[in-house]
Amino acid sequence: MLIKKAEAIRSSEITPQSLYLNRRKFLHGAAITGAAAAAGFGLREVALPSATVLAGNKIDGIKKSPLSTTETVTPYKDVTNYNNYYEFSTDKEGPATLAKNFRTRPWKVKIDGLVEKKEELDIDTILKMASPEERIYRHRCVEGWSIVVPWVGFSLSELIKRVNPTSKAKFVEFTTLLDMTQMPGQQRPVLQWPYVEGLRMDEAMHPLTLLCFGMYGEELPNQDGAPIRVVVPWKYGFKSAKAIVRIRFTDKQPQNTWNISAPTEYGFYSNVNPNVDHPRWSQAKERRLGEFSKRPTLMFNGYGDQVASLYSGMDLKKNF
Ligand SMILES: Nc1nc2c(c(=O)[nH]1)N[C@H]1C(S)=C(S)[C@@H](COP(=O)(O)O)O[C@H]1N2
Ligand SMILES: [Mo]
Repeated sequence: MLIKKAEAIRSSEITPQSLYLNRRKFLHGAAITGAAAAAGFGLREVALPSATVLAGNKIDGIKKSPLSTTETVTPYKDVTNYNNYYEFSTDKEGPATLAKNFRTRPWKVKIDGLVEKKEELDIDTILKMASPEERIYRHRCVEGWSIVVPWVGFSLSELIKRVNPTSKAKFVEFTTLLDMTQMPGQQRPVLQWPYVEGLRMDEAMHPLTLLCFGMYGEELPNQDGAPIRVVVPWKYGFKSAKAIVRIRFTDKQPQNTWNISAPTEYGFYSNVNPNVDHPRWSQAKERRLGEFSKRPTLMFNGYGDQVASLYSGMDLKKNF
């Protein structure tokens, strides 16, 4: 109960920006109060988890983006302890611990397919391609929960322009690392590994589509997709692949992992759409992590003004 109380006070009395600036101070207090109250722990035992929460490397020179929502940012501890990352665990609480020692350096991203020059780029080269921006986006999981996250990165279009795909390239495919020694979830056939996702070229080039390497002013925590992931805010979360090692340009629609796994439940487009139910549940509402009551889900997750034109003339019930 104390956790909820701390969050309620925070969302009503502190603006997202001041929350952001005071994050360390606030989280420390909230983590200790909340965890101690919930489990009856003494302060000494809960000091460790809160130190983990505070780990991370600050990213310098972040510019604020006009593309940000002004909605209340979800607390860092919720965003980093409730993750979908099947390479580590199918439990949402699992990845925070199981990804702790995941190695994100050295890290290379292979660029291939229909591109002028196939190459392998070092992660630190990619990070220097453009200046980092903070983009506060809504994120809606297909399972019915949502978060508001201050991601850090730059438009994927910056990288795409730099690597120069050929005119035949119609889609971009993203592949996550395959390494079952580091990713214990890959020892089980819960999905086809490695995790693959894809976007149509115009979706990938859209200014909202973020190549993301940080959140809350710091490098991405491993459980959120370090060292690099994409974030596509008008689509269900599974379109945003984590820990990317390969970006391939192609003329055919990529076969995305969730579509392979359950084609009647997860399409290629996966635009957030309150009017198209998941076969097993409604998509009309969502629960923001840390809140009690549900809120209506918005068409294209609220990004319709920016992205609806990409789909004009398409039947979004067929192309779900
Ligand atoms: N490689 C990989 N990427 C992934 C997933 C995954 O299991 N593996 N889960 C997806 C799903 S279903 C969601 S909702 C988001 C969650 O991102 P977050 O944990 O940073 O909130 O990551 C997406 N990217
Ligand atoms: Mo998701």
